[in-house]
Amino acid sequence: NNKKETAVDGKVKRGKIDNENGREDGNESVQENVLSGFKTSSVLSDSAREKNIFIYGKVADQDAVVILEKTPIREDSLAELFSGSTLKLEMKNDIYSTYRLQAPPHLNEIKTTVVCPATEKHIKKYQRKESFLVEETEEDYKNITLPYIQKQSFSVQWVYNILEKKAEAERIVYEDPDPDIGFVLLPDFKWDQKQVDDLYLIAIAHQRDIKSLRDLTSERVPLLQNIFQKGKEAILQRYNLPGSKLRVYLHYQPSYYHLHVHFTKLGYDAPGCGVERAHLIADVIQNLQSDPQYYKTRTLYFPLRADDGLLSKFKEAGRL
Ligand code: GTA
Repeated sequence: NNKKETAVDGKVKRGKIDNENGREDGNESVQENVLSGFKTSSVLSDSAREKNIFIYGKVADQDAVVILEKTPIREDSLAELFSGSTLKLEMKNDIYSTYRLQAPPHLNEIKTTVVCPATEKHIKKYQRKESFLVEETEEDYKNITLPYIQKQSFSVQWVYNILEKKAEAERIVYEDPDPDIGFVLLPDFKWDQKQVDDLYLIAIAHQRDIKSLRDLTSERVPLLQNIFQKGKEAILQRYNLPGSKLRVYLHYQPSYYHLHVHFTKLGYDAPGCGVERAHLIADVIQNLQSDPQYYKTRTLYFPLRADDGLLSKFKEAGRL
């Protein structure tokens, strides 16, 4: 039972995470409901199993993507859930019965992510579409991928805001300010930080000239080692989770072309942790140590969605 491994230093108890001030949600504030006038245009995707829905619509004439996601039930909320809820019987048969439990509102929250104004690329990104595996040689990267990402990639303004402390400064878990090997470690916005079972943090390099795995050479090994080592130490200290419980990796292709590393809990099936997209940082370091140009020269494989502009470029070049 992985809930037990979190019993520790007062910050993490029975899988529940408390903030420094002893309250959960310490940094949250009640905001004006920006979604009150939201008009749904279409459902981009949904999953009954994952209990989430990705919606495209308008907020005051601006395109927006809203992601709604039911959050895990925490062990520490059970007593209140049982005592403070209303229970409505659905059916009873012999020893079997099912109910609709209506929980107090604070135990029945929906994690909500808003992208507004959303670009067409955001709308496509969240739409469920068939994918195709692409084979990218060194030449393909230079002739097809690089020119495409130079023109077409998502803005990394949110990344610069984090590095410059203009946004999410209070969420930073650890920072090494060194301009060459330093980074900022903070919760990924997919993680609600309520339980370590689905722990997800990202480490963002201070270096701004590394777009992705393809730009890494052995010169960057000290940066990668620093992120790997200090990131693990910070997570052990804050969440009491040892390195042996972490999956630490880079995406290729990433969505955002500024070097960042994903730290997720082993056993949590994070989106994008499959072998076709995730490259373990430990492997990346070793590959660069044995061949300084490894990621410049290797053929790399990755999935692209049917409506991805980069896929069309590979098709036009006769590479698919
Ligand atoms: N702290 O502002 C941010 C922020 N943004 C804009 C992105 N991230 C942020 N973190 C903070 N603040 O893990 C995070 C992303 C991601 C990482 C970038 O930065 O959550 P990447 O460049 O490799 O991009 O990593 P990636 O993995 O494609 O992006 P993302 O968004 O994780 O998308 C992968 C798939 O995950 C999506 O196609 C979708 O199916 C799923 N997904 C995305 N967002 C959610 C969500 N909120 N809830 C559930 N599923 C989601």
